[in-house]
Amino acid sequence: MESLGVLLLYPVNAYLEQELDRRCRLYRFWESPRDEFLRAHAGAVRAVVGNANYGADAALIDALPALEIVASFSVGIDRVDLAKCRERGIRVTNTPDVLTDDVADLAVGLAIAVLRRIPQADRYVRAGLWKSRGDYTLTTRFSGKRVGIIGLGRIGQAVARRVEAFDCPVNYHQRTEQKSVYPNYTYYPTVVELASNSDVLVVACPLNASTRHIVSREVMEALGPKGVLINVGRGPHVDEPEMVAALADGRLGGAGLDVFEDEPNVPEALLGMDNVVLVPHVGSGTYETRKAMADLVLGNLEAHVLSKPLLTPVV
Ligand code: A2R
Repeated sequence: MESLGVLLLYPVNAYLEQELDRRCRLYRFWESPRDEFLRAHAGAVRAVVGNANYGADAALIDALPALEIVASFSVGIDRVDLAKCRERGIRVTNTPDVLTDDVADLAVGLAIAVLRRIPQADRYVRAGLWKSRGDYTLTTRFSGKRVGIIGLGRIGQAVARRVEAFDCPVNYHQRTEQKSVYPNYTYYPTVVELASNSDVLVVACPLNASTRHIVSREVMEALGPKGVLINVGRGPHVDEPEMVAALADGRLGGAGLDVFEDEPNVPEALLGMDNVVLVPHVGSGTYETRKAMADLVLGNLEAHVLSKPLLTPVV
């Protein structure tokens, strides 16, 4: 791979960067002004590596005449202009499967954290309030709650398997009902119906034009004042201003959020709310998974260079 010019868009992972540097001709996009870089090196870039937040948009793809492959360090490829890649014959890969367990673990962790108020209880102890004020307030049980999943794919199924162990009935919505595969899960043809029949709503579908703001005001109101929204998909799946208003008014009970519409900017109002648990897009953020994701990116680039079948092709 020594001759492969790879443009890394963002320092996504130290091990990946080190291996790209060792095995390829690596360009770090953040090290020089964009125009200056493109003037000097655009023709040498054959591969782009980005992640969930830094992808190859139409402008970047147009600026790279020798681009052959975009290898994303993420399962979601909503930041990659897939139509443009298809048009130019540019291959696209992602990192599915290897992050499924971690993202599902986090979804369940967030649901429990919101209902049992784990971060708030932790702050209570740290602030010395246990001693001065006495026992902490009662919280709400997670076991047995009806869990609705938007997108029963790899991550959605992993969430379902986990919550089954908590005796939670599983509901789901996606474009296709899978009655024969999941006879014990209840399908709802609309997200509003799913939310009306769930206590916890988990977003686990890809982001595209049809899923942007799939969690609308109407959906949040259907979930209701005791309902909890868990987003481990993408920020724009949820109408964020509507969510903030619904949480503030008590029309939505709580939220556990790993993703936001304009990362790393989080709506100021959420920071003061006691019914939300906020984490900084860390769904796949374990040593184990990030290493596996990096190896998958490297494996895809290597397969491409050797003209072998790509390991996880999207385009
Ligand atoms: O709709 P279907 O039957 O193709 O099911 C897929 C579902 N899905 C949708 N659900 C509701 N409305 C839609 N317009 C829609 N489009 C797709 O999402 C499928 O069950 C699920 C996606 O599953 P996988 O492709 O296996 O993706 P994975 O690995 O679970 O990751 C899901 C997303 C990523 O794209 C990232 O944005 C995020 O989770 O981390």
